[in-house]
Amino acid sequence: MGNQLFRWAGLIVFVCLAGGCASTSPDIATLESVEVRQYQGEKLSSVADFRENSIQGPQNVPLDSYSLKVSGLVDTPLSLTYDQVIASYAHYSKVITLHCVEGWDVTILWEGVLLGDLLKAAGAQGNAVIVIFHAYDGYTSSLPIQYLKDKNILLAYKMNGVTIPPERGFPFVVVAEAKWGYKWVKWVTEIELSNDPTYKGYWEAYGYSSTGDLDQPFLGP
Ligand SMILES: Nc1nc2c(c(=O)[nH]1)N[C@H]1C(S)=C(S)[C@@H](COP(=O)(O)O)O[C@H]1N2
Ligand SMILES: [Mo]
Repeated sequence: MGNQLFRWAGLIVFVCLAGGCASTSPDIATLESVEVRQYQGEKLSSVADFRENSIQGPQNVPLDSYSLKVSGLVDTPLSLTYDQVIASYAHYSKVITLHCVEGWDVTILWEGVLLGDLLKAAGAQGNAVIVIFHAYDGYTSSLPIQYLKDKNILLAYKMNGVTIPPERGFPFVVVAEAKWGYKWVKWVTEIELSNDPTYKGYWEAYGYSSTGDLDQPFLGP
């Protein structure tokens, strides 16, 4: 008898979910905020599986005063709004795993624009060899231009199908495939082209490897 009651209760809940007993129907924004957790048969981590360990804690970047700059050794310096970045460049997505030196990792479906396309638009000068990424919290790190182009490295605005949350790096994150997590700059504000291959970013200045290759120890040159 008790069992029967549970079955009925279950059925009513099911009918409500499927048929929409709820007073508010989901709009696009509600649907968009649902994370993708599996992609082409591959299980994804959640946006919530990251550990927060940013140098200044989570950042809230206000879009009304935000611009993404492409500066340094370029023919045409760029200053783009969030919407301009997303509207002006082709979109790509890829599942890539971030490994933090602390020993945890997260596998996420990233969506973004190609850093190579931004560099092309700005016109990288011949002597530029690296890009220094500057972030809203004062963090920096660098990556070789050749790597960004050859590996089709993304500047992401979505993870698992949702807009990157503030604590994960909104508006833009460098998806530094095959590099340690400290190379994945969050809250990117400026992409500076430089001819200084010895530049050291925030963690690199404490002795972390400048190349940051995942198949090499992170402490080293
Ligand atoms: N701007 C900024 N980007 C950053 C960091 C940071 O402190 N500031 N931390 C890096 C490190 S060490 C890692 S592992 C990744 C992911 O960090 P999270 O788990 O705190 O998001 O972001 C990287 N990008
Ligand atoms: Mo990290």
